[in-house]
Amino acid sequence: MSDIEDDEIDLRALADDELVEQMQDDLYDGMRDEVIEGTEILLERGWAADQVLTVALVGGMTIVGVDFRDGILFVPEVLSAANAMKGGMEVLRPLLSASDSSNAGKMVIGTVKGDIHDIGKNLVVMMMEGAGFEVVDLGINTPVEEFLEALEEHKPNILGMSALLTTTMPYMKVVIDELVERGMRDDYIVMVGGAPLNQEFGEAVGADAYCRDAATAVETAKELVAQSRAA
Ligand code: B1M
Repeated sequence: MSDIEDDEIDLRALADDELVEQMQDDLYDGMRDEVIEGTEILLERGWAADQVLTVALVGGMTIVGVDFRDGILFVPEVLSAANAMKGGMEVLRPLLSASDSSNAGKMVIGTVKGDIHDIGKNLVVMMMEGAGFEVVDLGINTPVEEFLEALEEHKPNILGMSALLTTTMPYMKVVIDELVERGMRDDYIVMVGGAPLNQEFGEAVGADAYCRDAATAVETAKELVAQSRAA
């Protein structure tokens, strides 16, 4: 047997906690195929999709984030980790998106101009679709004009914005101010999210809600759409 074969780990032979730890290592090392396999194994073992997502994938990406901050990892490594995480998310997507087909409402969402982080926003999209919302995803680096065009075209209940950088989060206010300027602000529920944001920031930019994670985004969206329909 070669050294490479000796080093290969049989993921199926690992207990759940060891497997999660191994998946987080694999995510850190950008090993997409292994992260996909680990995700499939946990699902086969009866884990819920959102549990796999939170514990194994988001948990792994949190470790990457700490080492990125501390200068231990650099952009290329973080990109490989992100790619591995997206592999796992693709396995989970149909499960997260299949739970409810009711017409809960419509959302236009994008990562704001200057910002190319999309993992968290993609999770929000998946979970919202899973809760029965129709979602128009504008992707990354979205300028105010594109948000406005999409609102005119799709007439959603909700405008969602994501930002992961302290330098790009103020752009949310640019978009909201433009809505006010055009007399369109009250036509939409505006929800914002992203790691550097908080409740206070959400209020300061004039959003209707700040959502700390994708699950909160779904709960908040349901609540606010119900309120606006009742009104
Ligand atoms: Co970037 N990056 N990055 N990065 N990156 C951070 C954000 C950073 C905190 C890392 C660090 O220093 N510790 C730091 C920002 C520091 C700051 O602003 N103060 C940083 C930096 C500095 C940068 C660059 C400037 C680095 C450089 O080039 N020197 C550069 C910027 C590029 C740009 O955008 N213009 C950059 C680049 C990158 C990569 C391209 C390498 C890659 C992105 C790949 C991709 O997204 N396709 C990347 C990554 C992966 C990260 C970290 C490691 C992970 C982000 C992530 O995906 N988290 C991140 C460190 C960290 O956050 N721990 C970091 C997992 C995700 C599930 O969580 O996105 O928070 P999150 O989403 C959550 C919630 O926030 C919420 O729900 C989600 C799910 O629960 N949520 C919403 C998010 N959006 C929402 C919208 C809603 C509702 C809820 O709307 C209604």
